[in-house]
Amino acid sequence: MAEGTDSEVMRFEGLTVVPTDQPPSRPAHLVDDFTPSVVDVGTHHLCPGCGEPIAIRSAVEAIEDLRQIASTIAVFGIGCYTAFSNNLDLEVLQALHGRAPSLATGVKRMRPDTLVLTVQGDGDMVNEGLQEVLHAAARAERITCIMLNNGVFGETGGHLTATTVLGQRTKNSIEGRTVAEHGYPILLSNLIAQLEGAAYVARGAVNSAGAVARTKKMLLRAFETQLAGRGFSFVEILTMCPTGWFIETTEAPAYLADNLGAVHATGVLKDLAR
Ligand SMILES: Cc1ncc(C[n+]2csc(CCOP(=O)(O)OP(=O)(O)O)c2C)c(N)n1
Ligand code: SF4
Ligand SMILES: [Mg+2]
Repeated sequence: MAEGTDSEVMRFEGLTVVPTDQPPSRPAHLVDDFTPSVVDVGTHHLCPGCGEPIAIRSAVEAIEDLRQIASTIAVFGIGCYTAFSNNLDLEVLQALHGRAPSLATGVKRMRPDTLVLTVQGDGDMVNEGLQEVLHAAARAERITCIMLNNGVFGETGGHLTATTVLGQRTKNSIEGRTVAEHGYPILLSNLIAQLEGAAYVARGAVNSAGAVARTKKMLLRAFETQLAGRGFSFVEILTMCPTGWFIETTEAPAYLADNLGAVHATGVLKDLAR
């Protein structure tokens, strides 16, 4: 019987029974901390319920698992996630809007022994710099590009992007995105998977514990692809943006599944090594 819990824990037919109709005398306590040492989760400037810190932490966990922290250089685009780079004890370069894949190309060519990744949003990557990522993929650059896709320009107030799904309300599509007014969304992972230079392409999400675990596996695989020199690797991650979606924080995971996730289907789209 655990110390300090004598009054609460009972034995019944050989089993330990913990009553749940009253608060425990001792609060839950941390038994282990799995946070990568280079991530400072103390305070950050993103909204409660934002999916971007979870996605970035998953990437850092994967880099740590591969023992590549000291030889990693990340290139960040411009969006809400940019502020989170201040919480990382990683080498981070700041690119102009949409240009991260070109900057990452230069870094990788000059420092081929480093693990080079970009972190960009859907607005940054698909609206403002689409040609950059397509050309990097076509050139089979040995870099990993990560797109955090929340279907809005989050930082500037929740406006429509090229990945916003039909019917989605945004600040400038209040009645929902329509084909007549805004055209169809671009499914970037599907587009990149068609390019010969792309060796690994996957789309994950962070709206449930299972989705986070699957996304981390994708990130691991993408980085392994780069380290093995197989070519360009790409992971798109669907992230919650309750503020830019104008919904309650608690509704965001289900909203992601019903809206973005219903169109931008998750899964591995391409793995040349398999
Ligand atoms: C050339 C240029 N255009 C517009 C902006 C304004 N701007 C800053 S962040 C941002 C939104 C980025 O959206 P996204 O990449 O989807 O990231 P999110 O904020 O959603 O995480 C925009 C439009 C800018 N900084 N520079
Ligand atoms: S506006 Fe959206 S993407 Fe930006 S920090 Fe808030 S929840 Fe995250
Ligand atoms: Mg966005």
